[in-house]
Amino acid sequence: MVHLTDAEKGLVTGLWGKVNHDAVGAEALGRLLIVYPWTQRFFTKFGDLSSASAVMNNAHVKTHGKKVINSFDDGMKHLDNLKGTFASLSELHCDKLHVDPENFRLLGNMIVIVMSEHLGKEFTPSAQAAFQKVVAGVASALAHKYH
Ligand code: HEG
Repeated sequence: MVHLTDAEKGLVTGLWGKVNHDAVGAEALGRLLIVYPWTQRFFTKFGDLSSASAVMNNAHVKTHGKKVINSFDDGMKHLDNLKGTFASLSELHCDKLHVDPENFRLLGNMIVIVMSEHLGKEFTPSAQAAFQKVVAGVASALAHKYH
């Protein structure tokens, strides 16, 4: 169970409001596919993922990254109820998509890295600490219905 103080919630939602969500989603998913290439096995229908630039320019990666980050944004609006917010998506990723939940943690770290890149010095160590709690909370909520 991840707990954020009111100060941490203010910090993360404030910084989240300053970044371009769609860009963060696309870049984070792209980095996941490049840094951990075995994650590409879930996205064979995306076409050319043969190099880092192919991945980062792939239109399907961009579209899917936006979809994922839209859903993540929903979590940002329900920080007190991540398990409820992601319950049905957890079932979908387990039962239909067969995504190993470790991948949620890997993607969470990519989201943090991309946030850091977009925010520069504003992404202070305290902000990172708070944000890491959020991505850990989302990952554990998405893993909650696994059996
Ligand atoms: Mg998942 C579909 C959200 C991580 C693999 N993911 C989806 C969908 C959403 C979503 C909203 C569309 C569901 C639908 O069509 O009803 N995904 C989501 C979140 C996160 C995440 C919020 C983590 C923050 N997903 C994730 C990871 C992988 C993955 C790490 C694999 C490495 N997702 C995956 C696949 C699909 C979705 C294979 C189906 C894609 C498709 O067929 O279009």
